[in-house]
Amino acid sequence: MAHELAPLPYPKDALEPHIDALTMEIHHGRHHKAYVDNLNKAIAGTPVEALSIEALIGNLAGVPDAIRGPVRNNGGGHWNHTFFWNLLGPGKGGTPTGDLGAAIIAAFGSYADFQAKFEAAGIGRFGSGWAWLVVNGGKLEIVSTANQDNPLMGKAIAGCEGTPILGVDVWEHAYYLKYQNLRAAYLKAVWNVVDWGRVSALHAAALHADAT
Ligand code: MN3
Repeated sequence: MAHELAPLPYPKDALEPHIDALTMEIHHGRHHKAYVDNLNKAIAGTPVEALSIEALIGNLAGVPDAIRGPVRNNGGGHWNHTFFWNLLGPGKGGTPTGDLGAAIIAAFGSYADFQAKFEAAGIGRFGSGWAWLVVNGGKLEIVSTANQDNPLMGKAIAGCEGTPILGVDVWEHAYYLKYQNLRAAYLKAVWNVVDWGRVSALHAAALHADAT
């Protein structure tokens, strides 16, 4: 069963003016598609061909040596982008409330402090990568990864660990058409389209998983 590129969960112009339609079209239709196509090419005819994307990136040690690199990059790219699209939405943004809002204040002092720390993680990632909010051992942490690495790959590979509940792509392809070199401006704009309801649901599920 080959991995598939799901359609965007909203029209490509839905996140305007914060993320422009052309960026969304190219990012989803070309960049994400290439990760899916190259993942399928890498695993075709191998013992890991039938595994889910979660099983692949969550256990790269179990992937044959010859394709571990391509699965790390393209499998990570596929998982990360699917996650990212589904965390965003038109008319979202605002401030997280409920248990997640309280957990953010407990971990970072305030929502503004959390935003500043998350933006710093994205800005501080040299080259390409991702900024993440994860649940690790029941606690919130902000981390970043290089390239298409993901905290689910584990500390030895990704340099961090935990269950992602928010992830923001800081590759230039995510923002260059509208923001050029201004990654910081892009990161500030993304807050306007984060679906905190979805992040809250992921937070609750991750806490439940860490407790069992
Ligand atoms: Mn990307």
